[in-house]
Amino acid sequence: MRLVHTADVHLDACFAGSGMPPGFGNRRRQSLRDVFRAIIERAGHWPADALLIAGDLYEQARVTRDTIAFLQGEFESIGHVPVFIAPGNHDPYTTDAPYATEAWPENVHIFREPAWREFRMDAGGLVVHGFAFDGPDISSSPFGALDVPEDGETHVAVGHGSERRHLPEGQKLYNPFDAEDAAVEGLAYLALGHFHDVIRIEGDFETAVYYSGAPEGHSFGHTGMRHYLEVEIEAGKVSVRPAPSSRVVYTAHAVDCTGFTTAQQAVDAIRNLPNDFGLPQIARVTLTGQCLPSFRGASSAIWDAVSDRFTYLDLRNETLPEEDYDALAREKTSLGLFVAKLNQELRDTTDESRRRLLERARDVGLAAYRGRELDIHGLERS
Ligand SMILES: [Mn+2]
Repeated sequence: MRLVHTADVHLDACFAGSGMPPGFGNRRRQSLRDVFRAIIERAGHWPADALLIAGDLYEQARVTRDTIAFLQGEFESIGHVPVFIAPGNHDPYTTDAPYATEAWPENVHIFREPAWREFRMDAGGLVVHGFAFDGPDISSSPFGALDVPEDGETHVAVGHGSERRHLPEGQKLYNPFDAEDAAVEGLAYLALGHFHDVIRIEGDFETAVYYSGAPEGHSFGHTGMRHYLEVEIEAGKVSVRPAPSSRVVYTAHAVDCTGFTTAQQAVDAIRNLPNDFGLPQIARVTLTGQCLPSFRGASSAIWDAVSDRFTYLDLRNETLPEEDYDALAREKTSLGLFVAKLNQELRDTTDESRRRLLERARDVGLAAYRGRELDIHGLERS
């Protein structure tokens, strides 16, 4: 018995964020479709006996008619593979949801209620149990209430929710449950959705319990390769293989610029960053360390020099000045007064662009006091 398990594709997700270039969101949304299509093709060719989608396939608040037509076509292209969808908090089964109002190909089985229902496949002895979110939050949790009969069939289940012990930091608790209650006797495999990493949940039970994670990254919260799962069940033995699926990877890097005397060294360091996945990267590069003011002002020039190597580059300059500004502020000189005033304004501001402007003003003013030349590279956008 072969299963493909995915979840949390979040088709039509919003990728708006400060500094994102025009077209970024459209390219990311296309990437989600491309990844989903590759999963469909794998399920069709392998072939899988069933494709399990454990919720958040699309985002109902934003899903377009075009995306629904795309999904209908993709499912139709694998008419020989039964598809089981357990709607989640972003794609709940409501009366006005596309799941309810649209015509879906015959091989697509969508769970409709917040209670366990089962589909028995005529051939192959597979029984798929599932449930649906009936709103952005589920009205009642069916976890713990699944009854698996001893009928010699292979029983698997699919659903969306938060396993309490594995809740990632900062993630909202939707439909919380404990794996011990969900992994009932006789259930071979439990396909979960909601958490965006591949997670195997172990405990005092026989069921193989897995989150497939999202098959494509959505943010810097999920760096590195993403996956879907290929599951094989043979004589009660379950083996699970995470299949790499990302088209574009989010990556995060830190470059320590301490001792750099020129921005060229930062450019070289960024050019030499490893590309562990051999894929286009949406990279966050954070410059750290203590640096000269001339270097610290060069971040937009650095961005311009290297950004074409990335699908998108989020360059963060967190370098600290080599000067000791607190000591300077204590000097009883006009320079001391100047630095003290800017230090105070920096402490008072919460606005990031104003903070950069004030830091730059402090660097420029200090250079002027010292008769030191200051390169104006990058000033135009600081
Ligand atoms: Mn979710």
